[in-house]
Amino acid sequence: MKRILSGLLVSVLMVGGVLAEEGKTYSVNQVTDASAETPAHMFRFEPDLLDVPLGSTVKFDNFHGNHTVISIRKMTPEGGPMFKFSKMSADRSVTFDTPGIYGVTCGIHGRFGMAMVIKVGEDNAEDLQGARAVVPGGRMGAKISKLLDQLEAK
Ligand SMILES: [Cu+2]
Repeated sequence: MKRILSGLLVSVLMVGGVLAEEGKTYSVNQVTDASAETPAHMFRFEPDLLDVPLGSTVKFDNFHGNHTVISIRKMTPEGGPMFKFSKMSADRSVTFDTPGIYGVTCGIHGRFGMAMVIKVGEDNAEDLQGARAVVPGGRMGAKISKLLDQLEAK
């Protein structure tokens, strides 16, 4: 009985180890680059494309220049987190426990093309197709389409 219990304990610890591995935190910087040649380059997320395992946390840095982080509602997988961060937010990180493709923009500079894409979990052609069907208009959408092209080409 004791042996069985210690075996169970080892299994639980191993599962914990795997979760810790998947629960990595990724940082995204928000850049204001006055010397950039295009508006979309002047205001941007860096990186602007993340491909992360399920359970990852993404933390948004640098709210100088009034950047805000807003999840795009129609580019949020069903059951996935919606979020909005500004420099007033105490916590600027979000953990993704729902797989799929997320669109994120800046409430101030989205119209200049400040947007990013976060893919969570395994590759899924249906997710990609679904995301393409709901890309917003304008420079924001142009940027997101480009990022989805990059994701597809990976
Ligand atoms: Cu911004």
